[in-house]
Amino acid sequence: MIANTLIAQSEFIGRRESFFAKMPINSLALFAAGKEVTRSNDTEFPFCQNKNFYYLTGFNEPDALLVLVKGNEKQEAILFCREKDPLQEVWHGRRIGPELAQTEFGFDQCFTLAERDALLPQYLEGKAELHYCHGVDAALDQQVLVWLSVVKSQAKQGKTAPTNIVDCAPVVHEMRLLKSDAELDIMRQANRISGAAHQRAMEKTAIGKFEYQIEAELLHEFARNGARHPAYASIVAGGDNANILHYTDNGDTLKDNELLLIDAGGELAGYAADITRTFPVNGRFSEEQKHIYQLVLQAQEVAINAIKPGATFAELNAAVCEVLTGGLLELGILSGDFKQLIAEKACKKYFIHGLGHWLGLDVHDVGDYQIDEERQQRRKFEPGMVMTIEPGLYIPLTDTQVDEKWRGIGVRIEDNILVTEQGFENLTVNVPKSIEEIEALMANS
Ligand SMILES: [Mn+2]
Repeated sequence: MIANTLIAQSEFIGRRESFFAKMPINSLALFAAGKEVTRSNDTEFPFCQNKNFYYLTGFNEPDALLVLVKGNEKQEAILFCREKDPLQEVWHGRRIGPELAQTEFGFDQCFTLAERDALLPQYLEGKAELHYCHGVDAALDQQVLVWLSVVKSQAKQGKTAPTNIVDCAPVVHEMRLLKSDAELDIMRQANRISGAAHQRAMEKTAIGKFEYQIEAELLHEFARNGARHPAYASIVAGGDNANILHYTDNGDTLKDNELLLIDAGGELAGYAADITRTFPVNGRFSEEQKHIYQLVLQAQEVAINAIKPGATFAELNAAVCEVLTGGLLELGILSGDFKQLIAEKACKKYFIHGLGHWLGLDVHDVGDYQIDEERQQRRKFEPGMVMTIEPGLYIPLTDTQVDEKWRGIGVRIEDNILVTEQGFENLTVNVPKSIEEIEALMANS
């Protein structure tokens, strides 16, 4: 397997065409690949490609550079990549090399990395604008300045360097926000794999096991289905640990009468799933746990059912806050006047994070939310956008303002939702979510 087999080469070429169409004539764009990151001494973390670079190339090797040159009449997509090197390849793995990269990935020209510093000033010379995602990679910023200074040093020979440097991240991010059919197929599959992992975690959960043992079940199910790596560090949080939003220590034992919150998703062909479920360690919800769980579930269902083209996160948030505030009032966790509590956003004391986020190549995916002065997300949903919907309620053990019976309960429920012409499609289809479904699954395992 050389090229990405889940998305056709023609789609990557089409994305570059779309980007070219948004470049002015006589400009140049750069997109740098990711780098290998040292974990310790001479060992590296698993490589993760830069997602903008991947989106435009499908090329999964480190250190490469995509150069898009738009002249008056013609445009060229040029890739610089690691050269073939038998010794390096015996030690560290196969490299595609410039020759195969050109034929397999549809670039107009390919060169080795060694040729980069000689050719980049030539491409930059005479261009009016340089487009690249600056401020992300300090070494690249530095390198760009060097290439520009080489051109400027030839001013006496009549050579000119671009005078405008434009951050092109927003252009690619807007493209990435609307998913293609091929991307959606991968995201459905990433969700099915991740859903199966959550099911397995529920089945394997038992009093006395360590959180990391359940994490291992998740990773096993991801990897054996082709999602070799998790999309982010899995959160496996028993009891009060659920009240730490990004808890990833996963080192405690699971206790009777406590809930277990799992926020985990696999990454398939670069695309993330992001699913959360909360369920009782012993397989049966207590009365208090049921009340909180049912309220979060109701809020999540209200939000999901409101998703359609033209709806906004701001509207969903308002609906969710109404549900949560009403419920917390009924349970006696909040007290006072409903309207006043809504105006004060009182439920945010227990619902301490956002309702959701875009999802795609990144777990917190790119794309503008169009946040206004009141921090409301006003962007209208469009078919092809994918988001998470993940309300939660968190009552830490240390919260002495509520009745003791509620303390130590943390619940979040998160699904991945695609906006469609008709409304929405829930991509998270195979993990129990209702109290009855969860208790039934756990009773049989
Ligand atoms: Mn999420």
